[in-house]
Amino acid sequence: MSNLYNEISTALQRGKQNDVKELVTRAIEEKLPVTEILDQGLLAGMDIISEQFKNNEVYVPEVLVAARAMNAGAALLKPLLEEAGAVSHGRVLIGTVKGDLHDIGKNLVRLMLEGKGLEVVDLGVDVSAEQFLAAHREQKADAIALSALLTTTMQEMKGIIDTFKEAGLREEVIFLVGGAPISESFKDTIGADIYTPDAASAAQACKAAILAKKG
Ligand code: B1M
Repeated sequence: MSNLYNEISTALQRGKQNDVKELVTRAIEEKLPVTEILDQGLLAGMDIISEQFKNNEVYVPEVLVAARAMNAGAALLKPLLEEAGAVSHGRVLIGTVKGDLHDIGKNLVRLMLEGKGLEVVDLGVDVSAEQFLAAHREQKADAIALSALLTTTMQEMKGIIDTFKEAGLREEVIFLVGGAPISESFKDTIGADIYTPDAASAAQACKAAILAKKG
């Protein structure tokens, strides 16, 4: 494994956003594989900080600066992931559900979807059912990707799907759900279409479902 990945991971854990950007830029210049920079550098660092947060070894401020460094590093990888698929195969609305401010996983899903040649409209975090519905009416999405990290906000996903049902628009879109507390059985309970545990498989499943639906 490249030493650079360790350096990226360490800088991310310390919340050193500028160092992360500099190291990721160097990794790109050295033509290291983009998925390795993401998995072995940025995500490896995020895994460590997540574990420390769970064990009360670090607190919200440390996690927040690490998260900002993660997002800054991932943004540099975006153009490289996009190069893989220049043609738009469909449009996806994405957002973290109402009451939930976690956006790292959602941003990764967005990057992967863009890497699969899908056009993504990112509604951000804390997005209500009404906002998803209004955005769909305006943008005519093929799929809607919902992320939730809290057990207290995951139920929002059902509310969003029900809002689309009430508007008579449920069948127009494919609903993808994911995030740490989400499971296959939860997906079935709320009537969503696709659950995947990670961003790469979400993008793969989303593209396949859109292409299948378009025939
Ligand atoms: Co929060 N937080 N947090 N937090 N935080 C968790 C989620 C928690 C599990 C930590 C813990 O161990 N106790 C816990 C939730 C407990 C629960 O609900 N059962 C928790 C809590 C309690 C809270 C607060 C309430 C803390 C407080 O204020 N006291 C608060 C809530 C704020 C709010 O949202 N209203 C809070 C705040 C924060 C920060 C702001 C400090 C920060 C978020 C910064 C940001 O996102 N910009 C933060 C973070 C970073 C975490 C942890 C440490 C890491 C989450 C993360 O980004 N992981 C997290 C602990 C953990 O998960 N182990 C924790 C890396 C990311 C790549 O993984 O998002 O899971 P993840 O995405 C994965 C998959 O889930 C999947 O793909 C990704 C991998 O490829 N995926 C999808 C995600 N979305 C998908 C969608 C898909 C498909 C796959 O299809 C559409």
